[in-house]
Amino acid sequence: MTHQIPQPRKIPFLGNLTSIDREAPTNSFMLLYQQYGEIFRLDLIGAKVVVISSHSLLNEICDDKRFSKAIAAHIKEIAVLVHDGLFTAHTLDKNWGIAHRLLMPVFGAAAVRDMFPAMEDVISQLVDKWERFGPEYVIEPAKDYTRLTLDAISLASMSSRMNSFYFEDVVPFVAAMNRCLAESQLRANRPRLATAVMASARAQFDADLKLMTDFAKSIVQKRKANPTEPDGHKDLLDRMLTAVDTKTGEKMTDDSIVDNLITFLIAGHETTSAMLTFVTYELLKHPEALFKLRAEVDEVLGDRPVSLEDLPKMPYTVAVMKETLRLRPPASTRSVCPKEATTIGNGKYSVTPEDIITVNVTQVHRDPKVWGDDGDLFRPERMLDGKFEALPPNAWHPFGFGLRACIGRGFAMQEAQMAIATIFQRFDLVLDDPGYTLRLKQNLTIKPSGFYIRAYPRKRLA
Ligand code: MNH
Repeated sequence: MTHQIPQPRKIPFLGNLTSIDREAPTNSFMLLYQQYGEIFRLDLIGAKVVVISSHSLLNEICDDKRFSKAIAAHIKEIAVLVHDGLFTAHTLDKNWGIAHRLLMPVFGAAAVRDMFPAMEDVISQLVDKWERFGPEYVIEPAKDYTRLTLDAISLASMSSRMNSFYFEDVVPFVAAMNRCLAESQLRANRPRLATAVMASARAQFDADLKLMTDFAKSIVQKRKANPTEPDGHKDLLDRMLTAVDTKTGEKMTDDSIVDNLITFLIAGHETTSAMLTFVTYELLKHPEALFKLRAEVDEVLGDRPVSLEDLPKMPYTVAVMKETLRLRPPASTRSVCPKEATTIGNGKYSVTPEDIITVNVTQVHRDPKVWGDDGDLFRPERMLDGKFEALPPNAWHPFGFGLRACIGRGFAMQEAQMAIATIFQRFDLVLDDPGYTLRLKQNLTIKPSGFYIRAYPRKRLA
């Protein structure tokens, strides 16, 4: 027998919209979870959303045969910018298939290893900056990590230098992106009519779209005018321009290349920057973890710069990254649609293709049935000594699932590990305000807000 899915009381016209906190929608999901439990319904603008927060429900919808990625409201708004690029497309869109098949190998394990020098180059720029500014200088980690990850993805995948560390403010592309993502999130949570009458917000949005599109087009034009040598280093852009999809016999169109370049510039840096910021926060809040990580880094690296061979020798560092991604998944939701009317929760709840099932990943990652009673605590040990490998399927889910899982997982993990090892080898970091408590700001991804540190140079390399 099926049960009614609980739902907060609705308000005329707005439905459950007023239940959603605009600064950080994820906070609302956490509050509603406490009130309604592992599953509840929300009627948002034009969308019937079912939010799930338990591992058993997530595990059930992790099935590409029965469920497919849903383009939820905020992703739909981003699609205005990047159309059927990899992240925003429907799985059945032809361009998704072509780009997926052609670009997956670019981020395979071997290819990511080849990107080591580009990552190293950019990480050294961050280290030089912090060293030269010295401990007097107040650092906003989210800002410098954004410089780091944006420059790394553009250098590694497009052989193009953003040079973010040489700009006082964020580079124009990121300024436009931030405004666009913020506006997309607001649009997703406000009635269409309201957006229609907000002329200046719309004009800004359109100008930002154009800036980002022109930027990506200029990268393509430069490369076409000056292709890489046949025996030279082949990057993502090169593959986009030359590869032929064996299934369709087609190449990517120029429009699809632009959509996907912007997609990679955004998806390839926001999340990793959030992850690095949270790792820094957790380590500064947990001195015993910081101590262990530091001991491992010192033991493996000594006074040498990090190399590829060092990376597998740092299990504690990797455990810190995994535990941070568990507790603070930067991409905190993921949405699917049932392909046909079905039930979830072992037959308990009916759902139909009109429903968008949204996973509250932050809460699933703390499900007491999987993580025990201390799931709210930062404890990297739970990712060590085979415990990570022994987790039930889909218990750890920061990178999504199946066909639509993150293409940049290996890239992000390598880049983050290199950055963390180098930063904690070279600096003693301290909170600028020792009493800082975490506040979140959500703009596609979630990041700490108002979080500042100082960096005391520690080691000079031999
Ligand atoms: Mn990434 C999809 C999380 C780093 C490029 N990414 C996803 C999804 C999650 C995700 C979750 C699935 C979203 C969904 O189901 O709607 N990604 C992350 C996290 C990090 C990350 C937590 C870093 C930490 N992602 C990166 C990097 C790149 C990248 C780095 C680029 C190199 N991600 C993508 C792309 C997709 C994606 C592209 C869409 C893939 C597809 O649907 O085909």
